[in-house]
Amino acid sequence: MRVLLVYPTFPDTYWSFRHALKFEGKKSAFPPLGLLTISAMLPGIWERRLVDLNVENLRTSDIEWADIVFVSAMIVQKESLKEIVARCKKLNKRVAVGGPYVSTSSEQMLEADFIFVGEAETTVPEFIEDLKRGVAKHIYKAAERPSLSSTPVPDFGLIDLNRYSAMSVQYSRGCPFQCEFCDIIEIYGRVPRTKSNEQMLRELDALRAADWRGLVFIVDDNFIGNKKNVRKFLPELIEWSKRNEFPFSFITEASVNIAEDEVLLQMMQDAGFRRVFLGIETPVGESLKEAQKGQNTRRDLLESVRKIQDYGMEVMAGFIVGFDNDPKDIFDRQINFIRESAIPLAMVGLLTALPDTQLWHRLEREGRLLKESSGNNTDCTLNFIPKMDQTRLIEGYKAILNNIYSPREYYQRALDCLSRFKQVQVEPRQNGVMMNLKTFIRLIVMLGVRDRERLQFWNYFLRVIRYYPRNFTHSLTLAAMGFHFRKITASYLD
Ligand code: B12
Ligand code: SF4
Repeated sequence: MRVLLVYPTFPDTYWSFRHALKFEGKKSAFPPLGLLTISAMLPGIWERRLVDLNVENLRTSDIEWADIVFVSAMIVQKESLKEIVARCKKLNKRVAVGGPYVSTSSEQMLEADFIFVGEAETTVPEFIEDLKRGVAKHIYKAAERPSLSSTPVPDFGLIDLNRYSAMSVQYSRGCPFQCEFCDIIEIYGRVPRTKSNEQMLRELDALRAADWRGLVFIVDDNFIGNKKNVRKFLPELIEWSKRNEFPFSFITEASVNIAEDEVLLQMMQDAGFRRVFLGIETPVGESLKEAQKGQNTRRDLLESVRKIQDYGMEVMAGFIVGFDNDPKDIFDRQINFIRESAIPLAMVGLLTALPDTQLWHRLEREGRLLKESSGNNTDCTLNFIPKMDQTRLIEGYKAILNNIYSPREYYQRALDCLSRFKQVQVEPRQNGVMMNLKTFIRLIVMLGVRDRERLQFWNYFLRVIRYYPRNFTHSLTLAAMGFHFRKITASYLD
């Protein structure tokens, strides 16, 4: 059996990081972990190839080579997914589809031969047996959310690691909270399930053996969703990192209540965590209540961000405008909060109703749902009728983007962020500037010579050298990211 695994293209958004990746000479930020995991579930004698359209083209000969094609996608990839399925069907190939988009919108993908709804740890083995017996079904839906104990080490050997800026591993799935707009809890559930410590360390060993050095994204919905297990995992991760001379630094996503657990923060710092993504959403208490985000109303959000930064971890965060309870001055309040929190990578989006979420069902009941979302909550479109005047909301949203990613605001936030790190961690070797001389030169040429905003860059650069020399590498990463945000903002505001 020859299996072709295909990952559709992402649109160019804040999350593509494309303009920042160019400095590093990378094609994509992260590999398609879902497909790498699925591949590892297939019988060892099956041949496999993977084509990630974000790093290479899909050739007709690739499809012709295969007996079956596996495709995975998020909503933002749906157009590309549909094109891939159509190309494969035209060549008479059988196609299996799965992943978050298919899990929430399976009725949109009926042209595929095999549809996988939800996680695949139990359904893929069942499918393989059915296929062998010639009785494979059209739709596979797991009866319950699987334990992660059977999740194999992803097939990292299928990709060229050098094309990616970071590698991904997953420790847990699911989140105990119940935010109204969130589809994580619909897809992966509210009981966070984790892998065992041994499983995780095996995955890290595999990355190390594949010669990966540098950033690893622990792609959990909420890394501290199961705090009890994470407290047992971190000491082993620290030991592993020490034993292996800190080959990786980590980034992850977590809920804001992480800030109240200093023991955990200390362990994360010791293990080499560099950045934590938080869902802050809004500084407005009424809107947080509407979003059922009680975990954010129970604490001072600015204090929480500062606490995490105290432990040398950069905070990156998601913000949303468009809640029913957003006051008229929401746009200024978001801008002020982002400035005061010193969060350089502030991902501000418009509220979006994703399929099958609580928000989706409420808006449907209220007759306010307009269409399926594009999945990209930064494209200045709405898929529901907001309470605030629509034009005002979109104009206000654009005003936020225009402000927070302007060079002056952005570089200042980056400096404020660096000023809050009390300690600096050891850089993994691949991230060292000398090792990445080419990246450094490209950055200086682009931001310090060619860019219209070069004076702002040099001002930033000199202040970093003077006040935060130990955070030099981190400061350059932030400068590259700022450039990306600025470019994307310009394309939205055109
Ligand atoms: C890492 C990540 C990213 C990375 C991209 C990584 C990459 N290259 O794939 C980054 C940070 C860039 C990213 C960006 C975005 N992301 Co994202 N991301 C994730 C995250 C946290 C982990 C993905 C992952 O690796 N999972 C681990 C694998 C093992 O899980 P899995 O993919 O679900 O695979 C399992 C099953 O689904 C199934 N399966 C998957 N594919 C297939 C295929 C077949 C054939 C079969 C049989 C089975 C199968 O088998 C696997 C094992 O059970 C998920 C959340 C999550 N828990 O998955 C969100 C998530 C996928 N992202 C999401 C979103 C919305 C986005 C953005 C649009 C954000 C935004 N608001 O703009 C952007 C889009 C990018 C862009 N340029 O526009 C949503 C998708 C919602 C949806 N219904 O489609 C998710 C679910 C999170 C959320 N609710 O917010 N993301
Ligand atoms: S904390 Fe994050 S992952 Fe958890 S329910 Fe809320 S939005 Fe979803």
